Amino acid sequence: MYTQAMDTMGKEGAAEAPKTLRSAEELALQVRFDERIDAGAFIEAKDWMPENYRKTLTRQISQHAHSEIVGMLPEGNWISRAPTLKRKAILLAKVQDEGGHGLYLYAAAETLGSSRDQLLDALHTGKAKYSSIFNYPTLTWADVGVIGWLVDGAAIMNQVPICRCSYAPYARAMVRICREESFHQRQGYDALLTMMRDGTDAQRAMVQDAVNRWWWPSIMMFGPPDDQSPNSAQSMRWGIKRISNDDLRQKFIDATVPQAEVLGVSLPDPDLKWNEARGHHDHGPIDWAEFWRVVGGDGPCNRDRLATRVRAWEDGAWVREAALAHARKQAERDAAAQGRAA
Ligand code: BYC
Repeated sequence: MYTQAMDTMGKEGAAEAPKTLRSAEELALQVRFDERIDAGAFIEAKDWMPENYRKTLTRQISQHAHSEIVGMLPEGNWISRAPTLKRKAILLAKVQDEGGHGLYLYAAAETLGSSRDQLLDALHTGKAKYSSIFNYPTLTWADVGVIGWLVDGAAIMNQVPICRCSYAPYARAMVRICREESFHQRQGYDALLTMMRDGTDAQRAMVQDAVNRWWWPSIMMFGPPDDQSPNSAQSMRWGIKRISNDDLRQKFIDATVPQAEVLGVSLPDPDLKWNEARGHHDHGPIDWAEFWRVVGGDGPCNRDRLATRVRAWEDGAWVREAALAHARKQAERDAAAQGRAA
């Protein structure tokens, strides 16, 4: 059995002063926690957990939630321009789903002790990250299809293993999210198939252009290579991450290549080829400098995305104030009614 109590190497651990003195009771709790993790048991919100486990989960779940609500923006742009009533209804439902995913995930993150206001403040002040992928623009209708096919496809690949995450509230939220993501992926692929099979040459070229622009950012979604991923080792030990960044990326590429063939598009990587010996596709070098630039705030749409979220928060202030005033009045009425009954 590994002892997480001894681990002061993780990023979150490094930020916190290493605790050398621990009470016997705390050590016993740590041992019990480690045993449960080793046994594959779920940890619930009320259970004791090491501070670094709590911090890692709060970071990952809240950033996941931020990604969902920022992820509404690139596609939301196209709701008013969807080509048919059917496509518009599907897109509306999808974007609403993403808002719902954000809500489940914020609720899961709140079970760890941070308030919704604190989590959102971290997004608005740029302290918390969200997925790099949403900092690219949606230039044409084909981008909406490609987001469904590639971005939601990558999201499912990454998120299905999180349904077995050791933290139960996160795992439970992910079960429903993954079901909905699978509809999102299918609708995107279906929209692209329609354009490729029944569309004009110009529409087919539009699909190819969108694939060319979204392919590399999509495979960057899985995060940095394993040997440059500071959080992976500890998150894998804690059962937060079940499959590594590189392994998930490889699974996604292997699954997507045949889908591209059926669609009739090429993927913009001249080095992409089947490697019989490995039983996987080899791929060309990923531009990690671009990834870190976008993660660091300097992608094509970072400033716009963040400004839109901040504006939405400010514009919604009156709704939050009204809801609080209503809750206050309700509580006063309830208290008065109880006083009369006593
Ligand atoms: N973008 O040590 P690593 C969706 C950061 S929602 C930005 O490997 P970890 C959808 C990482 O946070 C998609 N930052 O980290 C929604 C870390 O920095 P911090 C979102 C990234 O956490 C709407 C640093 O790089 N999915 O699909 O072990 C519409 C080092 O990385 C990215 C999730 O959030 C990135 N791509 O692994 C349509 C899934 N990658 O935090 C679709 C849940 C890495 O230490 N999250 N970074 O400052 C995860 O599975 C993991 O957090 C990650 C990263 C695999 C993303």
